[in-house]
Amino acid sequence: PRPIYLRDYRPPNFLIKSVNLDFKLDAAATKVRSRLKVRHNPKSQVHNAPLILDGENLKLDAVILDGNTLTRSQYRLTKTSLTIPETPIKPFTLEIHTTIDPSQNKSLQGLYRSRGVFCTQCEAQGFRRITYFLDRPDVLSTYTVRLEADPKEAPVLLSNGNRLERGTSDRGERHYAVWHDPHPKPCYLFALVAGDLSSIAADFKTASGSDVGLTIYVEHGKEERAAWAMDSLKRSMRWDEKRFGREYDLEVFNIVAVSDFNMGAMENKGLNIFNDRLVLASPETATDTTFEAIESVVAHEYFHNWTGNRITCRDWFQLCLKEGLTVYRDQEFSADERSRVVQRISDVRQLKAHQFPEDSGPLAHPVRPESYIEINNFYTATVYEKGAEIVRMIATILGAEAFRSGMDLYFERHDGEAATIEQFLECFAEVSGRDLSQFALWYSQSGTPHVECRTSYDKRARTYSLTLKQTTPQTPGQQQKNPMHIPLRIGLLGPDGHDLPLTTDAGDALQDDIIHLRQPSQTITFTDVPARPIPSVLREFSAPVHLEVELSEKDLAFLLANDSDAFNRWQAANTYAMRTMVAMVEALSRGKRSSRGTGFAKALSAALVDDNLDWAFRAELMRLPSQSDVATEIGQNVDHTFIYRAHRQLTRLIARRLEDQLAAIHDTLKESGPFSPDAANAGKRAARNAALQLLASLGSKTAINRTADQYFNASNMTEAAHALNLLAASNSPQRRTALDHFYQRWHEDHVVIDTWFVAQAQSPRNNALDVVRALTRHERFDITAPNKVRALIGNFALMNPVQFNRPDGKGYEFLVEQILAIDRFNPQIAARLLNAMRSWRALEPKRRKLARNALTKITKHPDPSRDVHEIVLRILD
Ligand code: DPP
Ligand code: ZN
Repeated sequence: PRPIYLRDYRPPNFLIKSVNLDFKLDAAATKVRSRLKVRHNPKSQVHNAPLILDGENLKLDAVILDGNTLTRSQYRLTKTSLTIPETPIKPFTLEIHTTIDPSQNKSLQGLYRSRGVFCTQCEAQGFRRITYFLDRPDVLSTYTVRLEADPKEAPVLLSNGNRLERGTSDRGERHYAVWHDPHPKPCYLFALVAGDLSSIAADFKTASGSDVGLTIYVEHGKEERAAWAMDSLKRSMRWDEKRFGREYDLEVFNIVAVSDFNMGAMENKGLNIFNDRLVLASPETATDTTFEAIESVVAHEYFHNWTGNRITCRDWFQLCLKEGLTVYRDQEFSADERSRVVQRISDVRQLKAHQFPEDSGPLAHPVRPESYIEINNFYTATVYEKGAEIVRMIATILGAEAFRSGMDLYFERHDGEAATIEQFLECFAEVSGRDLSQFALWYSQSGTPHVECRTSYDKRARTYSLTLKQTTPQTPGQQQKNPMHIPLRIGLLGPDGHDLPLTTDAGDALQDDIIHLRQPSQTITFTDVPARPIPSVLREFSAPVHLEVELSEKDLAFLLANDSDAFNRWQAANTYAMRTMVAMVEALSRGKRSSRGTGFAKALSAALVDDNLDWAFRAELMRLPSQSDVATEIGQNVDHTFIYRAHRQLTRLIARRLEDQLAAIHDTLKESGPFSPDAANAGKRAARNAALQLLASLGSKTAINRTADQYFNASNMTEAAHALNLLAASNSPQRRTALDHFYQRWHEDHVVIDTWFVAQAQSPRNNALDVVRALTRHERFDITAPNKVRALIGNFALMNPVQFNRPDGKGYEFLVEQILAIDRFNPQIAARLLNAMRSWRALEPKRRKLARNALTKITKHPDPSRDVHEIVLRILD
């Protein structure tokens, strides 16, 4: 397969004004009739171009042009296209009849069935599996859709937009519904759902007074579990009106939960389709993490209505235009609904756990890539998370007001269009009068910039200087890097812990508390500095960079105790813990044992008694960097056995030193009263769980009993699942009892039972691989269900570093075996699992060799998918 290049973009030769779709739904043979109003694109650069429609896995029954059925010689058919060489000069009507087989579709792209429900997934290129079409985001059409099905099998019939009519046909044997979406949209936003579903409904009045009917469709019996999603939806709609002035624009908004789904959810116009694990939640069945995830994904998909749907992408290279921006919007929503700093910590943790390793490995790519082989491989942490960071930096550089004006201009100017990053940036340049040309490098230059900060204090002159150097490492395809425009929010702490005023003659390199780093190296000198300050750099994590500042452990403890920027208080704790663990790994690799750790434990202990800090924040302080974070930090010759041991060493040291304090936290925060998913209560549960996690590392009888007690007496899933994970990781007798108990209670619930698979997949016990392998044959496991694959195989490969990276390489072999099996029917999920191998070059030599051998096996496979093929090539390159 050949790569597709951004520079080759050309406007479409044809436009499709309207689409009429008629579906006769049938499990094995669904008939699709499509009637298109087509015309030549006046902006096309090609004359007399043939009409080339995309299509895959379709059975073509008829092609009718302006009422005349075309003969076999009047069109050309390949495995991926339908070409009509001769078309009228004037607008014409093209009718295409196809037959598809949803029941055999396990790729979960196009039209398929999930637990008996017909549903669709068209982003990025699934629509071409439904009918022949111009499957590209810059072809926008209005859709009218007629669905017809067996009323017993599919009483609910949904598509985009508003419903025009419904009725029965064939003397009640069939029924139908007609939907119309007045907003022109690209075909990736098309959706239909037909099935036997239950629902909950609510009303919403928009700011300007329009009524919207909100409905969430779920499996029968699960209605109560949809309440939180509905609540989240209403809050999202209100927030977008207030914060961005964006109102909803149809009579109804529907969400459908389905079980088998490649992604988290999909923003189809007026008909969002969700992975059911991101809709269903009740205190007994879902953790606070799930409640939070539901809130943010419901918001994310809803926010796409403006950033993605009303304004879509010109081509798939602009994916970050909708995704980065919409992630930024959902992060801001969660920050407003919950604790801003805790939200920021959690977003930065995510970024560092997923995007930083991606950006420093073989899969590094610009936020706006310049070429791809398979677009599905570019739904990445870089496009989403780093894309969101770029938007955040624009807001930081411009300030809230100008940022909002820029967004307003963007909505006004590009509504109804398929836009580009350049057009987006131009709006902010225009409203602010700023030159954003250097800033635009964030979209094109891959790799995480490294910022080094050196300080010097001149006591006599009372000046303090920061010298900042930036470098961006080489990444695949990019040897030369240019200096970026990096906004660094800073503060200087005086000896009393308060911020000093920032006075300098740096000109526009410092605006308020933001240093605009634009040169490879820049020195900022502050004047009137009475004593040597402690620098607090990159407050709020104002730019997605690696920062290196000279700070002693004493400085870190000081920042943790005093920084007025709460994010940097957490960052100080995190850096301190990371340094300690890295030192422990180094000692272990020399056959020694580091004696460090008490300093961190003390600093942590002091912070935990600070009642000005809310519990969610204190929970974040107790959560140490993960083993994978440590591996990323070390970056070369990684030995996961040492990392596992170092991690345990620090965890136990903290638990021993702070045992009483942690036990007190665990005791006093015990749930009282009814469950509430709000931030304050979730924060208490998080702190309680974090304390328990530290304690459980001791493995003592007391600690295990405490954990088992939490499991067996839990009044909610947040407590139960956490304790289950800890027990599953232990060698205690309660381990089996708890796992069996959980299984008995939940085995019939296909969503909740995933927690049971996860607990076993993540257990660092030595037999983890055997257990996981056996579970792939378990009756509740289903390799064609992405949630099951992610719960068991994904978690083993990504969240169990010590067992996945076994010294004998069996973990890699297992993963490759599973990937090849899955690739036969679902390439998207198979390619996604390969992410677990992307840092193989950073491994110590023995594991590196074994990992390479396993990967090479895929290259020897006769017929890998384009998805897997591309990732393996890039990983091994
Ligand atoms: N469903 C994915 C998302 O919302 C792709 N659009 O991010
Ligand atoms: Zn999205």
